[in-house]
Amino acid sequence: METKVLTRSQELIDLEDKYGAHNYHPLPVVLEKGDGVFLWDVDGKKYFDFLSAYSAVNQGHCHPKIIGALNDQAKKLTLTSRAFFNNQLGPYEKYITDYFGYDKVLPMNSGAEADETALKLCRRWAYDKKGIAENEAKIIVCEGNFHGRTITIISMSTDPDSYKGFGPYTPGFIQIPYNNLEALEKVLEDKNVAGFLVEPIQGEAGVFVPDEGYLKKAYELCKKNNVLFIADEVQTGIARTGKLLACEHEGVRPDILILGKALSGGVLPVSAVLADDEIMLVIKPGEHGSTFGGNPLACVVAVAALTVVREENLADNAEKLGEIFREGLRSIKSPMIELVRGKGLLNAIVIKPSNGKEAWDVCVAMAKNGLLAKPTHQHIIRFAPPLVITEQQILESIEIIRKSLEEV
Ligand code: IF1
Repeated sequence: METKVLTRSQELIDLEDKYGAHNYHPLPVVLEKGDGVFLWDVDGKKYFDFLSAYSAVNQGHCHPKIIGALNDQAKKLTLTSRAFFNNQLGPYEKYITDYFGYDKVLPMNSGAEADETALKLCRRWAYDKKGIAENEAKIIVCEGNFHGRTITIISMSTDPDSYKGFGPYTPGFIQIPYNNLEALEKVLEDKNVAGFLVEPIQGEAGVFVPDEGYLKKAYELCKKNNVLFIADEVQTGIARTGKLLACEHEGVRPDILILGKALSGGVLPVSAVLADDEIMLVIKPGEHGSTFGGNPLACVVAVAALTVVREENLADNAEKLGEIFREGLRSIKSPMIELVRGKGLLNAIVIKPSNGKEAWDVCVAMAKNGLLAKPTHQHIIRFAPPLVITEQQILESIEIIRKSLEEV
């Protein structure tokens, strides 16, 4: 795709370049409309969306049920702050805690805020319940993690793009290799360890699926050492990997569960932290919160978004079509495909650069052929369509990917 061909697109790209911070490097596609699994650019060209806003749009773009709920509530009440009660928060809290099986929920907005909330909860639990000395609590994180962009979260990162040049960093974290139980067992010997924060599948790292049994054993090791198992399911949760939560694949119930993205179906920034009373009630009034967290508009949207996931059996669809999708990708004979991996509809191919062509070039070719996906780490392409996709559409998509790889 040539960058200068489409004038309207180019105008809009130039505006972003001139007036926006340069903290992104998007594909040269300017989108203006979405419906289900499809997106349209400003010239009316239609695409399969295989990013789903990084798994935020699991329910499909502009799902009528979610947008309907949004519209109805937007006319009545949008925000009161938590200085007062509102008539949507309680019902939402009941709904989501029943849905995921926890005593309590703490509503926030972005995924990063929910991760920060979980870290604060874990530290306070360490002091109030576990008896760790003030300011001594440590939290274990994994190499290659991605939990967001705040200073504390980048302090846990091992990716220089994320952390370099933004110090000084927040102390109190121990980094261990992902998918390595010996390393976990070793650091758990430290009595000041309060929690283990982990992505059930590492998204940004390139859809890195750990060995079977890793999460279950990691959970058991945490239990043995009275350490909280904290799952960041911001990207893997809400049916993406073929179960409601990726942890369910191994029968693990996290002590603290972090959700975001698809909790609103990609309509609003809605995130949440779930835990039982023993943990959640360590935070007292005035010690944590946000202006927008738990606002009635977000509550109504989240209930609708979670209802859609259940009514449309999106977890089962992701499980079934994920198998078909990976099988299809593996059937593509291309020297550029090194590996296909993933779970449910969170998948990736690892690209072997050939004739100077990389993952980026494959994504540009796919866009030209009507399918949007984004490279991560230069040599990996993530494929994560909305979970409302049909088998026929999956097969069409595989053909577009095959054709694009051939062209490149
Ligand atoms: C961007 C990546 C995906 C996340 C997990 C928390 C957050 C994220 C597991 C923070 C966010 C995003 C952020 C987005 C790109 C995207 C991403 F490539 F950067 F890593 F999805 F894979 N936990 N992931 O994946 O949530 O505060 O953004 O709501 O452009 O930074 P947030």
